[in-house]
Amino acid sequence: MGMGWPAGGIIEPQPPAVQIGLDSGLMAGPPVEEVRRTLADLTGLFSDPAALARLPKDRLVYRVQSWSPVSEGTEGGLVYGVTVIEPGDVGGEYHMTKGHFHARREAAEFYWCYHGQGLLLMMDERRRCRVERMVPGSLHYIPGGTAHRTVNVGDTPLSFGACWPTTAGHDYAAIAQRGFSVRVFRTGDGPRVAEAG
Ligand code: PAN
Ligand code: ZN
Repeated sequence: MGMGWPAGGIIEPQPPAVQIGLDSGLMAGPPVEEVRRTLADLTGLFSDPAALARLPKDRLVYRVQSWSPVSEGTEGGLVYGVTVIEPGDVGGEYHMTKGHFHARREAAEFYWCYHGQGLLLMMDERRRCRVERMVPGSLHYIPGGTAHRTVNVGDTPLSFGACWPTTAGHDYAAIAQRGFSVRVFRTGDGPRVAEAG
């Protein structure tokens, strides 16, 4: 036995710090933090400002629950989070996340879908985009150097888990300035992914 471990006897198993609802993906437990993004927080995200102006600013678009077991920047650590994007659109453009590169460009991330129907947009620094379908049980690897945004293209909440390095950091500036090179719109035939330039 190493230092700090009992030399013998009975070890009492401890309850986990966090529980995940396997259908909703929602987390419960003392270390869980939550951030909410309403339309008021997402100015400039959607392509139709007039449509945005007609909608209530307090409309919830998505929330992110997370657990950071070690403080941000700790080498070797991991963060776990779940994002829930409400169904809906702004002028026909589906609800989506802001999207970001990791500040440390080499930091990769896993996403996996618990519930709903989504699209994962992945864009490299040359603005080349790939798009993967998200369905319950789908697993997605986002390589380093790749901006990522998720879009809820269904009529129920889209919920997905994510795991990323504690040292990754979030760089929103490049996306806030130029957006992604594709946008996703609702049509009678389902979602259409259109080049945005
Ligand atoms: C996710 C995202 C989450 C919300 O946890 O942060 O889906 O998207 P934005 O951060 O772009 O608003 C993740 O990719 N973490 O690294
Ligand atoms: Zn990320």
